[in-house]
Amino acid sequence: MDKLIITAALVGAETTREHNPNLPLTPQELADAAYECYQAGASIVHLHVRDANGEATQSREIFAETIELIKQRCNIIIQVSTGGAVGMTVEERIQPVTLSPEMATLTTGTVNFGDDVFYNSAGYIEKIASTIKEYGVKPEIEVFEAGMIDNALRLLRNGLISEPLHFDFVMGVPGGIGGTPKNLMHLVESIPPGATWSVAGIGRSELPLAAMAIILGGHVRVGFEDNIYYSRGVKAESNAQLVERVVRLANELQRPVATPDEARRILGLKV
Ligand code: KMH
Ligand code: ZN
Repeated sequence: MDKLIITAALVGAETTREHNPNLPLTPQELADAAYECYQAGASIVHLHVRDANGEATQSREIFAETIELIKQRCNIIIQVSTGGAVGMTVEERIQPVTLSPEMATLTTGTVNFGDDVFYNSAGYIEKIASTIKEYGVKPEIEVFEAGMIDNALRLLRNGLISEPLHFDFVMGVPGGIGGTPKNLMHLVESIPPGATWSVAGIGRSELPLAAMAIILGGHVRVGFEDNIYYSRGVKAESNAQLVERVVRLANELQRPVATPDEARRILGLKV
């Protein structure tokens, strides 16, 4: 079994300081949070950024500033979001990919997202996938529904993405696949041999799905984008606190945690 890759999803597009006052927002706060997560054992940072008003943005400049600040502190793998926030155009969403980060997300289908719709038509998916390919970036395929795996395999057949594939199962979004053990088993069994996967459980499903991933040989994503609580009714103090708990669980279950360079080898990135 490979060592465990832990991804820290620091902020997302939806969480606000009303949800959790410890949410990092500025480039400096995001870089500090990324460094704390790296020190705690995370090897990937899943990155969204905010503008001066704290609103979600896909601004190339703000991504560039944030990435530079993170790189000054540590060698954590930087994975930019191409999901952005619901309602953004595909042109807005792909901006950070043009900075050639090591990784970028690629959601392979449309899904209801609370009261909104996270829109990913075939045209959007092809545009994002071809931009990711053009800039030599490794996609992480974001799966909010089982059919998104089939869509990703279609992209593989059409040459828009290439093996080894890496999936992230985002489970428990209201409108998407539920965060249950049975659903996770179905997703894991539906990806091709040789593919790697992580799970991002939303809200209260974060912890049990993380435990399952550690046991099953998958990888784990935690952070304020997905879950603002440490335990029932208790807000997390930081993203790093959530990473630290996954490291403790992995230690108890005797699954070693990957450094960023070890994660690069597992994912087929340049070391
Ligand atoms: N903010 C969500 C609508 C991604 O980062 O690629 C989409 C999202 C996915 O967060
Ligand atoms: Zn995201």
